[in-house]
Amino acid sequence: MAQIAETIAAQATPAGFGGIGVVRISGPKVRQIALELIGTVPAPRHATATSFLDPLDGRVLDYGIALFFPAPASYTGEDVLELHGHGGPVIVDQILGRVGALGARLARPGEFTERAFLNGKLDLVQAEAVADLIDSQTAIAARYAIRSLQGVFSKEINAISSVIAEIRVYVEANIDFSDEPVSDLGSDQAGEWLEQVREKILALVDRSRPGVLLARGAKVVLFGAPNVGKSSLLNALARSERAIVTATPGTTRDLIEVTVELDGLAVSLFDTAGLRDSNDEVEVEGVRRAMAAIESADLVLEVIDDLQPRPAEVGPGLTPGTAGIKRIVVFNKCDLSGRPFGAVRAEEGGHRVAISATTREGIECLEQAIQDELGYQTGEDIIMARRRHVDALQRAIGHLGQAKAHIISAPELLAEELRLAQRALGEITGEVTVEDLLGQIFSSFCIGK
Ligand SMILES: Nc1nc2c(ncn2[C@@H]2O[C@H](COP(=O)(O)OP(=O)(O)OP(=O)(O)O)[C@@H](O)[C@H]2O)c(=O)[nH]1
Ligand SMILES: [Mg+2]
Repeated sequence: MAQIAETIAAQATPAGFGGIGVVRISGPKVRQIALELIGTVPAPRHATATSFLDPLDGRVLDYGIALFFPAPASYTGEDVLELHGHGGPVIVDQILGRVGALGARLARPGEFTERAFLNGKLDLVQAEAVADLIDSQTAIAARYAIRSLQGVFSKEINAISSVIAEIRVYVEANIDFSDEPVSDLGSDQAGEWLEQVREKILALVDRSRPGVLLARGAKVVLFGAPNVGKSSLLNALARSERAIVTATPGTTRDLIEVTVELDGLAVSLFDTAGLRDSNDEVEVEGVRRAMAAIESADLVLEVIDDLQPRPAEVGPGLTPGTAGIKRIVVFNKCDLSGRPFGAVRAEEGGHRVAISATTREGIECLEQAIQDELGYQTGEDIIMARRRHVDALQRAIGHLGQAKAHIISAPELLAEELRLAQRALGEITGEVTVEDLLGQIFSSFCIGK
């Protein structure tokens, strides 16, 4: 690994006023900076109460705690110095300014963690989990992020990857020594191995999907004709009177966003202006915003007044680009219409739920339908994942499928597909796979034979 020459520094605590402000510095100049700023290199991993000095005139800038983590036993793997001073923006800026004058530059976002990855302290999944943990919107999201940070997901990926590596060892040995087979690669046996691995990855995909939602939250947009009870429903789901409700159609003009938690999933709910053709400038803009919100939604709730179930009222209608968006049809005001509350059987697929936004009947059923339609579920084995992880897992599945097709006829192609499958998994953890494979082949075979 090439030496990273630059020393970086940043404020580790949030901007603004607080009890403590932490400046973190990492890189080769850390010891020199410590000498200039506090007159000594503090004892490793000991909290040292000290003055932070202005290197120009020796004036005391602040008084606080210095923590020194010598390489490689630090977060980044480099020498790291933390200066815990008073948490005011002027003080923190002054210290950062002096640290900068002593040769450190401001760190880019995520650069400390990037260095931790480059120095092998974390793999890519763990590095991403650091960000997910900080960005968690619910306690459950934080819990799964911690598990990824502890390496739970990486371990599973690595376990599958090493099984593929073992299969490759056999396959490649059979190619290299084809006049003297090292092992009998029975096609049934190989097919079975590949199928087992494929199923393991498929299971990982299933467990990762809810994690992708968990990591970023979901956007759910309520839409429908004016006066059907969209704002009432938003309030019922939010359990607070967030949106104005009146008996006058056209009450809601702007988007109203409320974030609610459904079983640990952060759901941003958007109330929108009732969709109808109008000459009112404000209302036209409201409808335009509603359509834009619908287009970027993960799920839409189409609210219908069950006393006046006339879809034609939806006015401009959904634009063609919104056809693929997941949708739940909500029959509202069923306290008036008499329709039984809860799930409504539909001839074709898709959830339909009968509720009353005012009496709250059917709301729990709707909340469950929202989770189901989004594909969100909780469970001990859910994996905090990102889209790129799921994409890579699916590519690996594709390559394993291709590999199976080549078992008998084309061992070279089989080997190549296995290599690509393993590579896709390696992309998840950020590992370079080729070296590892060579190592495995040489360590498990006597090449001199
Ligand atoms: N009985 C009954 N009345 C409801 C229900 N939901 C909404 N209403 C009433 O219907 C009227 C319209 O409700 P809103 O929530 O403002 O409807 P909206 O769809 O947001 O209307 P716009 O913002 O104008 O598009 C109000 O008088 C509500 O009290 C319901 O479930 N039952
Ligand atoms: Mg409204």
